[in-house]
Amino acid sequence: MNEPDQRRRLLLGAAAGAGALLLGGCERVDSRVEGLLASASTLNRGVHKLLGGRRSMAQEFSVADLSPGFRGNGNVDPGDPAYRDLVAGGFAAWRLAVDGLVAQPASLSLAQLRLMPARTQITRHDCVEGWSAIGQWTGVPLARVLDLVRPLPRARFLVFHCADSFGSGESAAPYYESIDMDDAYHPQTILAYGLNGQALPVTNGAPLRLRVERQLGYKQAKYLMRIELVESYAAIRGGGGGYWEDHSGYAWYAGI
Ligand SMILES: Nc1nc2c(c(=O)[nH]1)N[C@H]1C(S)=C(S)[C@@H](COP(=O)(O)O)O[C@H]1N2
Ligand SMILES: [Mo]
Repeated sequence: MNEPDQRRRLLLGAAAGAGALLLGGCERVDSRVEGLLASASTLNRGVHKLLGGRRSMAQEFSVADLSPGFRGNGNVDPGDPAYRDLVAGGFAAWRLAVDGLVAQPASLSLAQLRLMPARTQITRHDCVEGWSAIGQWTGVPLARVLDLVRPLPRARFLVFHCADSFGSGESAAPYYESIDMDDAYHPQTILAYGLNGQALPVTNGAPLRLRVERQLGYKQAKYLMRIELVESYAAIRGGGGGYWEDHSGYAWYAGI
C-alpha cells in the first residue's frame, strides 16, 4: 500500500471512530471530536490530508509565466520605528530569532541565511481579496533552519512574528501567522529573501518572508523577525494563530 493510501485509511478510520461516538449520544462525544467538528479550518486541513496528502506539491510555473510585477498588499511600507531603523541600516542589524520549544535557539543574520542551502520556485500567490500573481521566490527551506534549532518533541506549531502592525499607539496590533509541522517541513516552504532574481523589496516583506505555497496569501508572513515554536497558539495575541484569524475570522488553515 502506498503512503497516501495508508494516510487515507488512517483518516477514514478516525472519521468512522468519530461517527460512532456521535451515534452514541451527545454525552459521549469526546471534546477532541467536538473541537474537530466545530472548526471549519480543521476540517479543511483534514480534507487536504485526505485528498492527495499534505505532502503534495503546489504547482510550479516557468519564467514565461511570471507576472509583469508582483504587487504588494496589506502593509507595504511599515512605519514601525524599529523597522524604519532596520531599513535605514540596509538590514545589517536585522536578525531572525528562532526560539521557543527548540534545543538550540538561534539568531540568524541575512548573510548566514544566504549561506544556507537555497531553493528557487515559481508559484502563484492567491489573495482572498481577489487577485493572484506568479512570482519567483528564492530562500532557505524552513526545514534546514529547523535542523539547526532542533525542535523539541512537544513543538507542534511555528509562530511567525512580523515587524509591522496595523493601527497605531495603544491599539497597534502586530502582524503574525502560524503553521503546523507538516507545512514547516514541506519542501516548498521557504524563508524567502529573493523575488524575481532581486533582493526581496520592502513592498513584499524585506528582508525575509515566509512562502508556504499550499495556502492563501495572508499566511505568507512578511517582515519576519522571530519564529517561535509552540505547543499551542491559543495563548498568543487573539488566540486565532494569525492577525486576520484574530481580526476577521479568516480560517487558520487556508489550503488552496
Ligand atoms: N507582515 C505582513 N505579512 C503579510 C501581510 C501584511 O500586511 N503584513 N499581508 C498578507 C496578505 S493579505 C497578502 S495577500 C500577502 C501580500 O504579499 P505581497 O505584499 O508580497 O503581495 O502578504 C501577507 N503577509
Ligand atoms: Mo491577502
